[in-house]
Parts: sequence; C-alpha cells; structure tokens
Amino acid sequence: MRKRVFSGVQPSGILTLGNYLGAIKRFVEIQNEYEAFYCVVDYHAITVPQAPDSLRSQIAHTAAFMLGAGLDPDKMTLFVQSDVPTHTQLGWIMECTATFGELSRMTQFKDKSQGKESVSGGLFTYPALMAADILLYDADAVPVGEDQKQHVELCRDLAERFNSRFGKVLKVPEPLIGQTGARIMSLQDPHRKMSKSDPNPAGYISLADSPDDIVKKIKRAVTDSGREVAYDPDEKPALANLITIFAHCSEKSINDIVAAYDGKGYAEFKKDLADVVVEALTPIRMRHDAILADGSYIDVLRHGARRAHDVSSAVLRRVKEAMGLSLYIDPAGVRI
Ligand code: AQP
Repeated sequence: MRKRVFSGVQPSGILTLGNYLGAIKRFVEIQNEYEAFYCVVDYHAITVPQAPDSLRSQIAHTAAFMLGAGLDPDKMTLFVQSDVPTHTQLGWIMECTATFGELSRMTQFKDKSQGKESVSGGLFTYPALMAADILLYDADAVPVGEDQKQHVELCRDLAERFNSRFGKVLKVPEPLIGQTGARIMSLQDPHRKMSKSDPNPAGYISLADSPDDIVKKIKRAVTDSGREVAYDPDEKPALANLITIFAHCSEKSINDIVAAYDGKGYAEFKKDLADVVVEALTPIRMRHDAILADGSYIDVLRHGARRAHDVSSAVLRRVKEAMGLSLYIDPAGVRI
C-alpha cells in the first residue's frame, strides 16, 4: 500500500514563488509515489482578517494555481478545509491536547503577532488545527517548506501525547522537507521569508505576476555589497537567496551557477535569473488562467471534499470512541 501524505496551503493571498518552490513543486513530484491529500486551508487564512470577496477569490486562485502547477485530480485529492467539518471537530480536540506553553513557543505566532495591536485567538491556536488537519488522514509524512517544520513537530508531540493517554489511535507523521534552500526569502529583506501577505509586493514574486513584473522585481531585489556572484548565506544572504531561486527554477546546482557567473557582475546574473523564473512560472500561470476560466477546479474540489470527508470521519470516529465522547451520530453519518 502506498504511504499517505497530507499538506495544506493558506488562501491568504496569491501564491508566491516561495510557496511554489518550498511546497507545491514537491507536492507535484510526489503525487505518483504517495497517496496524497492536499487542502486549501481557508480556516487558517481567517486567523487574520480577510474580506469575504477576496477570500472567495483567493480560494479559487489557490486551487487553480495548484492544479496549474501540475497536481492531477486522477492522482491526488484536493479540497477546501471548510467544506469538511471533521477538521474543526478534531481541531478542538487538539487544542485541548496542546498546552499554552507549547503554543506560545511557535515562532510563526511570534513573527505574525509582532507589533500588532490586536491578534486573534485563532492565530495562537492554529498549529493545533494544523495538527488535526494532518492527523485526520493517518498521514505518514507532511511535505512542507522548512518554515513549517516546527508545526509538524508539534503535531507529532500532540499525536504521541494523545496516544499515550488513550491508546494507539493516531498515526505519528514525519516532516518531508526538500534538500537545500527549501526556505525562500523576501527579495527586499533576506532575513524574512517570502510571504504572500507581505504588504510590500516588491518582496515577493507572485505566481500571477506577468513576465514584466518578474523582471522588474528581480532587478529591484536587494543584493549585498561587492560584485562577485558567490554563495555565502552568512555574509551575502540576499545573493544566496537569489542563487537558491536560480537553482530551484533551473534544476542546476548552486556550484554550477556560481561557476557560470565567475567574473560576471550582478546585472548579468539578475537578467538570466529573471529569464529562468519567467520560464518556470509562465506555463503555470497560463494553465491557472484556463482552469479558472472553464471552472473545472469546482468539480475537483467537490469530489475531493467528499473523499476527504469519508477518510477523515473514520479517524474522527476512532478518536471520539477512544476519548469517551458521544457517538450517538456517527461522524460519517453526516454525509456532505
Ligand atoms: N518563503 C517560503 N519558502 C519556502 N516555502 C514556503 N512556504 C511558504 N512560504 C515559503 C511553504 O508553502 C506552503 C504553504 O504555506 P501556507 O500558505 O500554508 O503558509 P505560510 O507558510 O504562512 O505561507 P505564506 O506565503 O508566508 O503565507 P502568509 O503570508 O499568509 O503567512 C507551506 O508548506 C510552507 O512551508
């Protein structure tokens, strides 16, 4: 039997090159090897305020970009989180399993809440919901960017804690992180990760950006002092990030790229980098446009939600039974 993977993507904006290189490219690569469940996690997106029209459109764009990147509905299951009620049900149970101390240690919460006057309770507890998302599918592994590793580790701790209290009910998953450079950084600040909700669009390349936008953003990307194209993440973090992007988009090694630009300046490197990024993203954008226009993603999401509901309600049933929660109505009985 094939091993199972689960992973989610927040529709909190339009997907970026970071989301693609850190996660979605990998989702596509592994869909043949694993039985894959991929989820547009809209409940995670509302941990920060979202305007209803933007959220609705971002959900559609996220699904269309994931399909446009090469996810195949005949090979994997793609669905939207809020269409499958088991997620919030197990989410609450995981909130009651997690401790305040461990949720307080999540670095993403610290980053996202920093400097904000008011922060939702959901932003604090969302790693517990993420744990539920994963555990509902008995996932063996979770393909994520390096930035999400801490949340997958929390998920493992919660599953182990639950199992030690109630018996071996939950499968403990492993993170599945790509090799080097799975974390893509902002084009304007190499110490912050590239994020789709960055208020400064110059910091990220969106999958919807036109070739012209991409060229402009790469031209404006910050570089470090000096002229030499050298890979040194400590001394030249901005350049190291650009070289990493080049390597992931072109399938060339970092050493080969550095050797190819020996004696050449940043301008030539950036021009070629823009070309490889445009070449990697244009087919995805064009397929996304076609999928959005013909509405084919809607059936994919409906079918995906039914399958996700069937699989996840069996796990929720096991959990409720082990804990002594009510089962007067079977979770699978509520057919969507
Ligand atoms: N910069 C990144 N480099 C590598 N991987 C990344 N991922 C996100 N940013 C980078 C990976 O993309 C997947 C989906 O992420 P998400 O949308 O669920 O949440 P996120 O990590 O919070 O992504 P963003 O773009 O930074 O969203 P906002 O701005 O809303 O917070 C994950 O596997 C993640 O690791």
